[in-house]
Amino acid sequence: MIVQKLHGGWKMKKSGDTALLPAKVPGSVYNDLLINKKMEDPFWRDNEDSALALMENDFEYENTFAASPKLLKNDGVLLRCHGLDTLADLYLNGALLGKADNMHRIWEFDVKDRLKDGENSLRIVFHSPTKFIREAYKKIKTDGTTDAMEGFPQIRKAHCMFGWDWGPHLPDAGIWRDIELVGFSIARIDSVYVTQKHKKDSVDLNLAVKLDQLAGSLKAPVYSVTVTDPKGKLTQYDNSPKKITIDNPELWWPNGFGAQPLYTIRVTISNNGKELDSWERRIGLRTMTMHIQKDKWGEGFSHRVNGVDIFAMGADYIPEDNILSRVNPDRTRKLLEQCTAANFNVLRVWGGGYYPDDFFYDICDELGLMVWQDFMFACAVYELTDEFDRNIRAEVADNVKRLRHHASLGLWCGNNEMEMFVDTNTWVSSPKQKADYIKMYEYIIPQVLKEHDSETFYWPASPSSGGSFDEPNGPNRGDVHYWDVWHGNKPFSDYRNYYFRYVSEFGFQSFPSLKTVESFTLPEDRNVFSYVMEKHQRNNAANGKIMNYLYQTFLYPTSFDTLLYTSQLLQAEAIKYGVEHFRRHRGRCMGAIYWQLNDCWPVASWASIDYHFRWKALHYYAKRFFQPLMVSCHEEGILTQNPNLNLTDRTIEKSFRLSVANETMEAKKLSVKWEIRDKTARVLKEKTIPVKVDALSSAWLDKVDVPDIALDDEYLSYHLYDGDTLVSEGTVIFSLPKFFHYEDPKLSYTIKGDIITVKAAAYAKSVEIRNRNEDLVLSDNYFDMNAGEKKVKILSGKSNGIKLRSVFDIR
Ligand code: BMA
Repeated sequence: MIVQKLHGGWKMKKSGDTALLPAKVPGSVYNDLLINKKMEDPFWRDNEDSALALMENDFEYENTFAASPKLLKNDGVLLRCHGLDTLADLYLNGALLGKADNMHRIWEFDVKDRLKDGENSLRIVFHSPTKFIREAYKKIKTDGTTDAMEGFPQIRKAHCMFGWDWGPHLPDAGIWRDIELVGFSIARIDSVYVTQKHKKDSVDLNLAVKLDQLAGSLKAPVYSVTVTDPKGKLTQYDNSPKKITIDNPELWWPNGFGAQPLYTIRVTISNNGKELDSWERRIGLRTMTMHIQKDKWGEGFSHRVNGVDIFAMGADYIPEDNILSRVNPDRTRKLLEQCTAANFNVLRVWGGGYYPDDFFYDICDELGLMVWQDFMFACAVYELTDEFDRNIRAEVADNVKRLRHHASLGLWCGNNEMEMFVDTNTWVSSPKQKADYIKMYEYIIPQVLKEHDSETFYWPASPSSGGSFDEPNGPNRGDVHYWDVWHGNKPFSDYRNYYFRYVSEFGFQSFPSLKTVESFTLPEDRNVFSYVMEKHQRNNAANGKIMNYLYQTFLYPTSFDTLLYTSQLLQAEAIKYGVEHFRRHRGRCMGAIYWQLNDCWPVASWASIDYHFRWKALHYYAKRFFQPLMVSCHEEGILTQNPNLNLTDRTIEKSFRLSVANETMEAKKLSVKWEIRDKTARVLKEKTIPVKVDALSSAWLDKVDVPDIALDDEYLSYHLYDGDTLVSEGTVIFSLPKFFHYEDPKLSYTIKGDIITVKAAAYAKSVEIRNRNEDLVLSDNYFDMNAGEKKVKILSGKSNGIKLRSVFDIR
């Protein structure tokens, strides 16, 4: 098979304009207009509005090219478009070649009889997506979240491009993935499906090779297979084998449980000794499913990899940039490496974006990040017409065939939140829409999966208890989206009232750092209630919500910069409160995926890494609360009881109970040391306790009552040691940060090479190290200090103008 990429020489224009602009393909309208300086940065201040207005227009891309003579010689010649966003009419040499209407699909057009020797012209007209959804909504009323533009469910285009509660309304368009000519004779490989059967010391690979054979070809071609093992040793198998046995297999494991060895499988088809086509993928040898089993609480729900039940730790992933063409392998790798740096073993690809590129999964395979993969349906009802049915079947098949081999692919999931919403008739405007829900996620998608990926686990929705509107967000089965903290305004101590089986969403917002805020504001915008700051906050009234939670916890921060820092601590403390609780109940709970990992533009949001890749406090906290060996504390104090100052009886229980989580495959003998300290960090009382923690489990220590602790002047510190090595530590107060009498810790630092040594003269809570550009990634940050010194390593970025602060500085 011959492939001729059609990436050079493109020009574009707004329909109606005469002047053509040079265009980058793959790319997009916004990307080209930006490069050609025909539009302003849509992320700057409120430029989003004018950028959105542009999409009322149609845009045209055109190219002239010569098809290679070698390609033209083939019996089959196709134009293959890996991604067209979205409503496209394609013209080859002036004549209509075909139309496309789904950005999630791969489109192929037969051009054998239409390509000329010499020069050919290809023109693709992209119709306005905003006009389309407006008209479509008039015809069929399908509703969804009001954060996105009315009518968005009617077009198979990343929903969040029409806005979300963290995303702008920027429905870009264009040739967003590779476009190429493909030539083949006799046959090409349609697909190869490799399934695995694990035995004691070997793995059988079963191969199903499907060909796309041209009419009139008499003989079925033969194929050969090569397998290159992780060490690079290649073995060849001839005569069209249907089964290959790998002895002494090296198993693939999620991050934290073992290595990620990958085997490369290459299948080559030939006819009479002449190679026709080949196919190559990397696979990991592993079994991976969701383990569901009835137990005394309901039904357990956990990832089972190579027979081991794993506690899922990670976050929800959304598109990395609203301008999709700016997402590339380097950038994605950088983002995903920060996930494993924070001890993630899982990511959930949320269903309101798009199916990521192959490189996203390649990187997940390499890093050991299991992928919970939603199909791209979210927060909307859909009306299942024949046309829509056909379209989504093709979409599901395309993406399943593209992604099913990835070692990291943990499960397919029907949609985001729609079982729960349809169950309560949210956005449902007809009984048919309710029936269509069941058809789509419990009949059509499973049917397509049966044909193309019978191996990977399928879950009908997130959240779900297994389908059929049977308690979709029930706490005792399946996965849960828990939003009472944040959307429901409950204090974050509320997490402790639940023992979910697997939390696939829970979150808390914060502002990004000052440098990121500066990237979209003028100095006069830098007040969280300003027009521009509110434009970069897409959750209704949520800057006020941050302030509401803030008042419950911290003193009032009197500068803008301190407010940003405080909001990040609030977010980090909230999610820590949840995750540590969930891990303490390992076994009953088997997953904590917080909402959300990343941002698609600079914005106030639930992300732990902002659009400019700056780690918020939460990401450092995540690195600590997702550590395989982790000590945490269930304290009883003002926050967990009644923070209302005006009660006449303010007697509260003051106690703590420490717990050690061991998310490794070895039983551990560890020791826990705790101290009661005064606010200068002077030790008043201490204890060291040996603890044995079984592999893959959590163990409680005994409860300790501290009735005499001075609420606003004394605190608890605790540490976990593996031998002499300190592996995890923390502190708690029994009061609220706003009332605690923090002493000035007189923070200072010295720096030698890449090591920063921070000194504190007293207890310092959530010590932040930042440099002028706020672009350091450190081995630790936003940590507590019991006076003394702490050494931190610079992992990336250059130290320049380092500044330190802690909760003491929130005033
Ligand atoms: C969940 C997600 C998203 C949303 C987030 C924050 O419902 O599925 O749709 O952005 O919460 O509200």
